[in-house]
Amino acid sequence: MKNASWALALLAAGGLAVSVYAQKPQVESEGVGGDVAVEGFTSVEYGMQIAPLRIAKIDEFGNVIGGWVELGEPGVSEDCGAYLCYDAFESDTRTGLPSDGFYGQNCGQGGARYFINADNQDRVFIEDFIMQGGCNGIEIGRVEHAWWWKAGGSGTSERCVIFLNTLENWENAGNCTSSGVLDGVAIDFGVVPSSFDVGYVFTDLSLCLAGITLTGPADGSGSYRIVYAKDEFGTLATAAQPMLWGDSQPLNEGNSARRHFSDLDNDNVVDSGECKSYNFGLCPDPLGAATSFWRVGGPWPKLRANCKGGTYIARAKNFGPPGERVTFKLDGGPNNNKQVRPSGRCNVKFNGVASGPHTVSATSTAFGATIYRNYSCP
Ligand SMILES: [Ca+2]
Ligand SMILES: [Ca+2]
Ligand SMILES: [Ca+2]
Repeated sequence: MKNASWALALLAAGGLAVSVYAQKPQVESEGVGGDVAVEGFTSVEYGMQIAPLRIAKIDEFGNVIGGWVELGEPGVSEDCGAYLCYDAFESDTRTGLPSDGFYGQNCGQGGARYFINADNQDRVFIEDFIMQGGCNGIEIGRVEHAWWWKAGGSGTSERCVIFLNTLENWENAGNCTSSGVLDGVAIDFGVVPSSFDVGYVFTDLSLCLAGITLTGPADGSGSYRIVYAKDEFGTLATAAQPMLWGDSQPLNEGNSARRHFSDLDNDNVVDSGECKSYNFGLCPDPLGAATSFWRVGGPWPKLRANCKGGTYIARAKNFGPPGERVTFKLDGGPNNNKQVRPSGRCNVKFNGVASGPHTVSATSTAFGATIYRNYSCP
């Protein structure tokens, strides 16, 4: 066992100034029954990015529909999702890596993510999520996810197939019940080495490159189910669990309430001890599975960011007709208004920006929602 590969890495908080934002609304009342506290977890310093070999649509029972689509070279992930609807993953556009501090709260974790001790099992779980405005009834074209792939322990490997279903409802937060399966995909990663040897694993799934999308909840809030399997028939993996991150920061896209359903006996019933509170007294509580959902591309507005020499440039496209006013904010700061040019684009520059993580947002009346982009200044 290589302890170094999953050593505790609770780094000291970074020195960046943190702005104070208004509190997000509570998404769940406190004090309802049914939760079980979880003890003991670890922060893993680094992860290894992996790409899927093939993707298939599945039904609510995990049966493949319509066959597998083999994937070739990874394409441009933004083409499958440039509009972030839910973010409990917090990747950096500049590097594509999990990062920290973009939404106004720097937990000092960098690219580290938490998990619940190396031997914990969470091979079948359902996590609740609420997406941001503009994300009702969408087709999801891109998903990011991080997980701990223990396999048989250090020195081993196992084929990894993830089964992912979206559900319309998280119907009873206190009891972790859910309903209304909407859609599903299976993602085959081939043989993946144990996380004991390579750190946690993560992926940026461009589903649309396989001609596949995933229908999100009609009202923008619901839940998703993940099964970590070792074959295409859904045989449970030897040992796996999601990496954990939070999305409670004020600027963060979306929310997940503090409970998490671990279906330990894989019977699709919330049994005693399976509905757990993921408030651990950690930054950024409450934690949940490290996952993001992106709205599939097309004519939807796009926002890109870049930063060089302390100048942070945000580029907006398709936010409205020429003359439409687009409001940009850096890290939730003052409004910067720009008018859409005849080309459909407009830009804004922020000067004197410190190195480190930053989030830029853009919105317009015509669009009626906000797009965020994470980009760290070198
Ligand atoms: Ca719903
Ligand atoms: Ca949750
Ligand atoms: Ca159960």
